[in-house]
Amino acid sequence: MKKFLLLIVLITSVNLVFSQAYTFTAGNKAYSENFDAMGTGTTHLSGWSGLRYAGSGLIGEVLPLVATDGSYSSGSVDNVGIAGTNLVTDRALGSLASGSTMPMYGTSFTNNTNEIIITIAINAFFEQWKSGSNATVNEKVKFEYSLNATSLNDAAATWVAVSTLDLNEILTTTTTAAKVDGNLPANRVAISATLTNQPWASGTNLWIRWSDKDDFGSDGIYAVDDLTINVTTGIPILLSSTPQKLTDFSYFDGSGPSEAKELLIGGSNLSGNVEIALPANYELSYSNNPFTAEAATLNIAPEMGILNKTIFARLKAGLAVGSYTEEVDLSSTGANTSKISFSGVVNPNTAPAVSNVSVPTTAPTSSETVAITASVTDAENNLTSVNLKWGTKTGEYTGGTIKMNLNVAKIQLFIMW
Ligand SMILES: [Ca+2]
Ligand SMILES: [Ca+2]
Ligand SMILES: [Ca+2]
Ligand SMILES: [Ca+2]
Repeated sequence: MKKFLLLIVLITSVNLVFSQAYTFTAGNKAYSENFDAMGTGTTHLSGWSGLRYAGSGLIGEVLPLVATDGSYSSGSVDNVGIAGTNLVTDRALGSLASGSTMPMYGTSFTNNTNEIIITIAINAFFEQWKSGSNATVNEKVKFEYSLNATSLNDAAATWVAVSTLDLNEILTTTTTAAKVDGNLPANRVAISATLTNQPWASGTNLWIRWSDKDDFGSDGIYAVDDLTINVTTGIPILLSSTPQKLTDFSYFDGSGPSEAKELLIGGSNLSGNVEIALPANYELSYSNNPFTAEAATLNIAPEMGILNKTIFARLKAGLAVGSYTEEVDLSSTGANTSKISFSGVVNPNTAPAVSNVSVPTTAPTSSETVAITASVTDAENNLTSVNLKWGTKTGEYTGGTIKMNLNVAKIQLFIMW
């Protein structure tokens, strides 16, 4: 009986994590939500959820809705509406951030179209429902989406910010925190974004979320209403570099260039050449033997829309001691431009370091053979442990032991490796 109860709990929690607001199918590629079904209740619409992502309160705690006309003043995810410009039945979903509760809310959608969704057009209205008390900082509630998240606050997922879907404070000059009618035309503005070339695979989920940070003073309430999402399917134009970040280029001052590293440029469904801008402090070459630095933007033609091309990069010779990090564009007609980043360092010249020298602690009583050991590190030549040869003159290196003459109080040793 106990096992049976436990099973029920597990199923319930899995359903909570994976429930969706909507499933796009071949026959229906449009979603719309006016949030009015929230009524004046405290329950999120199916698939929607809210939580505390930051603040002094318990991080990750699920936040039910707070129904308010905009006068609520604690950190919360809010169900807002007022009998004003529109009836109180016109609801919107928003949030209020505080030091203890920085809220996040959102939902997920499933692609069941049996095709790749390549275009995601998101439209909504942003409504301000409460003014903030600080006229210096303009508040912003940040929008992000993810195609690999498994939950609203999945820290391991890739979240992409889309600034045109941010909720940017409208009443920026107010200094009193007070309710306002978010349905007044002056307090509401259309927001939109069209995400193109998305490889949103069938059978997988899109997550969207807005997160609201605490700003100085009493924060305003910012909400979303009349959200629509329309998708189209097709074949995305894809462009990639593997890896995306080339790191650990290095050489010692005066000994450059660095060794070259490989970069695989891939693309599919391409309709034009692929261009890679030239970095300032790195050289790019189509071959590594010999490495022939290109003098202008790389311009590579795909074959039948496909590209799989290895190129090589290295840190330029003659640079001053220091770190070199930069990014360049990888682009092609119709594809989303992506970045390739390079980082490396020119190290200062370093003298070899001799350490752990071991010599007899008592003077020999007669001419005898004594053992001397030492270790040398030579960072410039990338040596960490070296076999030593010893001698009392340069050019005469006899090995790991040396014969000392009793009459010599002090000898100078020369070492080589
Ligand atoms: Ca509404
Ligand atoms: Ca509204
Ligand atoms: Ca805020
Ligand atoms: Ca605040």
